[in-house]
Amino acid sequence: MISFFTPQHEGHAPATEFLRGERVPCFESPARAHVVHAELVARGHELREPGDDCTALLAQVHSARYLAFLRNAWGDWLALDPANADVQPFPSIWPVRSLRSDVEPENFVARLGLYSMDNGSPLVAGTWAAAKAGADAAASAAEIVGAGVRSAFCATRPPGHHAGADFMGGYCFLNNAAVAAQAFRARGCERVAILDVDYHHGNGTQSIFYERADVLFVSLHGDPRTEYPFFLGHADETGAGAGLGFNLNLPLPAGTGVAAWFAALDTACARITAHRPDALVVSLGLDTFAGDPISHFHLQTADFSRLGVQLAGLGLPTVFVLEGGYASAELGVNAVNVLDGFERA
Ligand code: Q9C
Ligand code: ZN
Repeated sequence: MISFFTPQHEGHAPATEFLRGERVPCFESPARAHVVHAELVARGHELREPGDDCTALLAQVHSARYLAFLRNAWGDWLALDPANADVQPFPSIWPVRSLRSDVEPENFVARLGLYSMDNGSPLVAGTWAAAKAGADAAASAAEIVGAGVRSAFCATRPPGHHAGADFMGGYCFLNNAAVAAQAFRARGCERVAILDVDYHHGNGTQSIFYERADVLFVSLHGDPRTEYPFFLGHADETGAGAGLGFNLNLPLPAGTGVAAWFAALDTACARITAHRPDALVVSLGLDTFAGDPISHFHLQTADFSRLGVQLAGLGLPTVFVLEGGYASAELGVNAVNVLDGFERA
């Protein structure tokens, strides 16, 4: 499968994140892209650098003020103190209910909170360039698939599905799946479906398309009653306004086994088929793997081939974008199993 890859991801390599109040090494690391890249090469997939610029699409997916903040964030942080070059900024205050989010503060950490859903998305010097290159890959993948190539994969990081129109979160900064969907719309696809199979609910993608009927969002994920992102992803979220009926959440309890997961995938695929989309975007998180260090489903390596086969059965032009998956040793094999299953089906 033609796979888009960019070395820019190397620049997004934060040292630590917070886990239960303590600093721990980041789960979302450059090693993830290295193992996926190596497995793609080993199994004969064609690698390309993105050729399209996603700037116009980004403006349709994210707010202008969030994009301006993210693009300038590292420079603003350094302007406060050159010694900040070696310091990772984290938000510590958020405009929750009753606080105002319409007035942008001047204080950098306050602005970081305004544009973040959590303290779990560490920002470094190369974050903007890495995220932008990943979104360029999503635009490029949709471009070639829209032009007639059956499928393409974005082997990029950081991931994107937790990033909303005006916030980062969950290791995500720019919503690559939303960029791909918007790219399909821009080049004439009337209806698009996004299937999110990451362990965590794709709250950012859902919220971006929640009031739209043209882009169906379907997600299988750990029940937010107990699993991140906690505050979105429930079954009663079905869309709003023109988008009512075009959002399907299939939350599954932590610990759900393989048979129940694939049964939910059947439900997801039936809804996608009923939408009669012109193209499909798959938010391909591999953190459903049994060995994932931060997730609680039980898929085995061979199950990812089965996932690819089942997705091929939809018969749709398909763009895969890499989301989560933190068992680095197996991430490459699991990801490429999906692609090979899809291509062999
Ligand atoms: N740092 C994706 O899989 N982890 N994101 C909470 C606090 C949040 C996962 C621990 C997990 C986000 C794309
Ligand atoms: Zn995830």
